[in-house]
Amino acid sequence: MVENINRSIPKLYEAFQECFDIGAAVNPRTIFQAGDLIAHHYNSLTAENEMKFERIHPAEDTYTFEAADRIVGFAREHGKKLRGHTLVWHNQASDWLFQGSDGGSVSRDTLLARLKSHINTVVKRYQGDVYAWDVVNEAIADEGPELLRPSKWLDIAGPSFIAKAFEFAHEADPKALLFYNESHPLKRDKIYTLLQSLRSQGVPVHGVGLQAHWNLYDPGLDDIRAAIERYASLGLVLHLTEMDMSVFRFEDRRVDLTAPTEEMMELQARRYEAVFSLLREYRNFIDSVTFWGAADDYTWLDDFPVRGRKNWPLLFDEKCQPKPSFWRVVSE
Ligand code: HXH
Repeated sequence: MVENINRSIPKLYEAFQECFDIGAAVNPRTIFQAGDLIAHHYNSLTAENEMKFERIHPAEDTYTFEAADRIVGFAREHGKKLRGHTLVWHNQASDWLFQGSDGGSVSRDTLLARLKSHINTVVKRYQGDVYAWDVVNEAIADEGPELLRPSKWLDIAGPSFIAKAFEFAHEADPKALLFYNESHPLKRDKIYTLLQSLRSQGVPVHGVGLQAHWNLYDPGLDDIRAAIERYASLGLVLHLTEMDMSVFRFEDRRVDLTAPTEEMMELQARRYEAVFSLLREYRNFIDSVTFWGAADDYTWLDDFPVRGRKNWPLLFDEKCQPKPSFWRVVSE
């Protein structure tokens, strides 16, 4: 169903014109069913899945650009900025990439050559459309003393796969802004260490993407503030790349809720208000804030961490109408 929207309400991105861009992750389904909403409220877009490795490069000699091209077309048609997501990630990476012709692991040289060719092809195709790339996504270990997450990238290529990815991307499009994108504010010290080390090696990294998959209760504003301060001290541009506010705590696996309670929506509105007033404070460091979805009719959280459990994490409801969260955020 294609939703009707009210064009007389304030545009979300206009409310933040003096601060930062306001983006949404989109996919072919959401640009179809919520295209008017997306065009009205957001001035920046990210392809939710369509530019990921396995989607765009499923076999060595096969690139599948159709879905990504459709999103680029929508952005052009409506004059929206585009962020590219993502060139190197341990998830949603094709198996062929790490396999040799004998079925065993590829050599380091082959993997890096494949990486270079992938990055060159994708970044050049969208040169002039995509102004910023999440070059490397979530490379830091979730826990323990190790800096980097165990992955095939790390196993085969060693830690320098990160620097190489940035170099290849910079070579392919010297004008694109290159980001390291990561999830949790509690990883801030490790993120700082990684970025410090990349910068000291002269690696072309221009910004940090802070994902911001948050919920009604966590993380605390103090942790968000501490993360922003830490990244800002690196002298890098900061983007909030994947914001949403789940109504469930991460550990909460209840599946009995068919609609959000009024209390939840009030709590969400207060959290969003507090978060955006914090972000406004740091507007000199933050250039872009992207929601990981446009409206509650579709969100990846409907399948994560519990498959098939509805969630309501965004500023617009399942019918693309503004929620209390929207009004609180635009009326600050
Ligand atoms: C993001 N990861 C990705 O960047 C984005 O591309 C995707 O569309 C959605 C979310 C968020 C994420 C990070 C770690 C993670 C899960 C999601 O790992 C966990 C897995 C199990 C339990 C806890 C975390």
